[in-house]
Amino acid sequence: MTAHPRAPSPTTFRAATAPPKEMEASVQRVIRATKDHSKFFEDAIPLIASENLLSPYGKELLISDLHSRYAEGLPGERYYEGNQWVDEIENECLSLARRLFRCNFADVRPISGTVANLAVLKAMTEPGSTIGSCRLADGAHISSASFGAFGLRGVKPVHYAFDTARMQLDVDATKKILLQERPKVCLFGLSLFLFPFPLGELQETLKEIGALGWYDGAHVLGLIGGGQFQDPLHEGCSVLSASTHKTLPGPQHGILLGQTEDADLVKKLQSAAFPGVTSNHHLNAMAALSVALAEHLAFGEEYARQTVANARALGQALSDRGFDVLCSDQGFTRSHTLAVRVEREGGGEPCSKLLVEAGIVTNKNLLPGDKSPKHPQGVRLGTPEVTRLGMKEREMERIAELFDLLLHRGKSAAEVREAARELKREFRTLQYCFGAGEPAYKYYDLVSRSS
Ligand code: DSN
Repeated sequence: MTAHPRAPSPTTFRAATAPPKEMEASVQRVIRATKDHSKFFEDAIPLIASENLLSPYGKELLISDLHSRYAEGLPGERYYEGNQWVDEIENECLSLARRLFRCNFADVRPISGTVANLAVLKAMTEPGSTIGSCRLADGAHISSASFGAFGLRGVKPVHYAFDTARMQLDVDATKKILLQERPKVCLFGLSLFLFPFPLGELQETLKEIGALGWYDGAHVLGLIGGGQFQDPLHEGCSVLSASTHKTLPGPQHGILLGQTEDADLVKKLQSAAFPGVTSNHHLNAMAALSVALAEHLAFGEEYARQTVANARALGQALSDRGFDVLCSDQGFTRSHTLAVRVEREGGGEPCSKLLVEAGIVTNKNLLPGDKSPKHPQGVRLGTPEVTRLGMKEREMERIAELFDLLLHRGKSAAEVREAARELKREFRTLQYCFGAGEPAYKYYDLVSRSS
């Protein structure tokens, strides 16, 4: 038989067995990079709006034996043996989720926010359906792009009208679009999420066209749980999908929540979660999520309030120093996120690169009106992680001062990095959780040889 021209030769197979020493060196390189990464973040001012820190109990559960196990299906209806404690954990997680979000349906099997969105798309739409959503240029998540989850499901977006000056839907124009296009599902949610959606004002229109409301609350989940943002499941949305590691300081995972009496919709969502878009649902992450939900029930209100207060204070402090922070006439934000136009300072990419050199971690961000998606004129800032570390309004002033020194007053990245490190030295432990005061960036040396 002729070999396939691309089949690996026997020599390639032999070469795959590499000497243990060489491979151990490879492992050590990964460990070293992980430690360097942790050290960098320990010294840095972390301002990525979508990132947060897991609590000590959460971390411990992530590296537990749960990580090695499978459990498909729902509690009591598994496809594997040995799942009795997993069932207990999942039931606890579901009940905490329903309690925190004051709703009657939860599913904690999606393994990320995008996977949760795929589950909703599978449950609530058909290929070819039209679906109301925001444009990427207005701050929507890549799930709603044709090259993202929308494209995978083959749904066609009907874009809302967005008032870029207010970073908010234009309600009247959006109503007209909805009445004309009549999508059966309307998605609300953003990755540049500054203000609550006017869900109440759109309620009548959604009813009139028979559309289901779907809210992607990934960014604001912890603010919703902490009662500091709109409560979409009680403002007319049937389903909320989210990731669980942004303003909710949980593990990287996903969640579906609902307030609905529609048993058919619940069944569709559950079967979309499994077997639709997941097989195993990362049981270690689910256990860590239970901790995050319980901690949020205990500390979430205070944490969410401070997160928003910090974002507004940072917006004001930056604006006082001459930065063009969007929506100054509306107090900059009602969430954890700020959008800063840094055109005068050189643009989104040069600024975010200089900032990270100075130990301040942000991301470049497309802003409405940007001429080229390749050259965004904004940086997005977020306060979830600095708040988690115990920073308050006065530290937001200090952070704004670092921005000013670096981007307006010609201080070198090295000088600012030293000042950032000084500030961070005071804020390296976890707050708003059980076991508060534990080091936030600790690397666990489980194998003593790995140091
Ligand atoms: N990529 C995330 C963000 O930074 O907003 C959302 O998934």
